[in-house]
Amino acid sequence: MIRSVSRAAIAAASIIAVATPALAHMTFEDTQSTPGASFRGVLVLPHGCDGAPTDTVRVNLPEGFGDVTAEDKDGWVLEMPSVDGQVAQTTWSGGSVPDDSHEQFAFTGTFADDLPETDILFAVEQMCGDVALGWEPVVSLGENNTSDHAHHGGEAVTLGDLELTSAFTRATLPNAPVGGGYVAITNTGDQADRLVSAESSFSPDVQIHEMAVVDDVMKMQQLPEGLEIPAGETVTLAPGGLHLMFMNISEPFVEGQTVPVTLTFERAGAIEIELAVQAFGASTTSHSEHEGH
Ligand SMILES: [Cu+2]
Repeated sequence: MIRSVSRAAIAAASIIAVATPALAHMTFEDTQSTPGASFRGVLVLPHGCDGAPTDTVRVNLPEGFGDVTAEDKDGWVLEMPSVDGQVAQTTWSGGSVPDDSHEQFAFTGTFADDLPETDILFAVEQMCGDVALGWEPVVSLGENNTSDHAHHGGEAVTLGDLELTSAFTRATLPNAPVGGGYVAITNTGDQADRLVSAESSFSPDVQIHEMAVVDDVMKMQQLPEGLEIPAGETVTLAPGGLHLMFMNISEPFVEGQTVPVTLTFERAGAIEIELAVQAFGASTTSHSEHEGH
């Protein structure tokens, strides 16, 4: 019942182009925690939906995040539906946040002891009337684990002077309108190259994003000029940092499958690679080695 409401909202979202030049993302104020620890998630709305005020904010809580309470807001109705005895979502609805205002929505819970020290992803839906935007703010349960393993695992693919390794993505929730894409790109040549665009059959619009602090809030934004790969260096796209963003995905990313993406570089040309779909919330490619469904 809960799911069908979400799907209807996302269906409406899929006909809206979300491609603004500086797309701010919704992220948590604090993005670090540990297994077994309590965590207060503070979401700051980056903006409304194309000028329309926000009237609903829904957080889909990941497995292993329990004892959830959410903070009431004046003028908003708070709902916390449970599935199998665990709060599955917190939804604030019925209020109105103008496009340019940075209102906060907060909840608290505890991460289970047995969660791996990886990034945990919360799928957030922001709705403005019949338009919905999807966000995937992440909490890291390990120390700097987003890049430690980025150079390990996965087969290397070579294109001219470029070597691509650790290409992966993560499973998406059935109602998530966006997916991420990650790969490490090493330039073994003596001239800089530039990732200028990405295309995939899974999305009408694959963007290149970076993380940046804007007005003291960590946000993601599109790099309209692409991403430079300096000579002799490795640029790593990884959760919590630089990434490809698949907007309005046509179908969910399913663990164990692959998502094709064609990367076009200014000098080296274009190449199609396969992103291995890792578990929901996975932070590296290394999980594939001991999982065989
Ligand atoms: Cu992004």
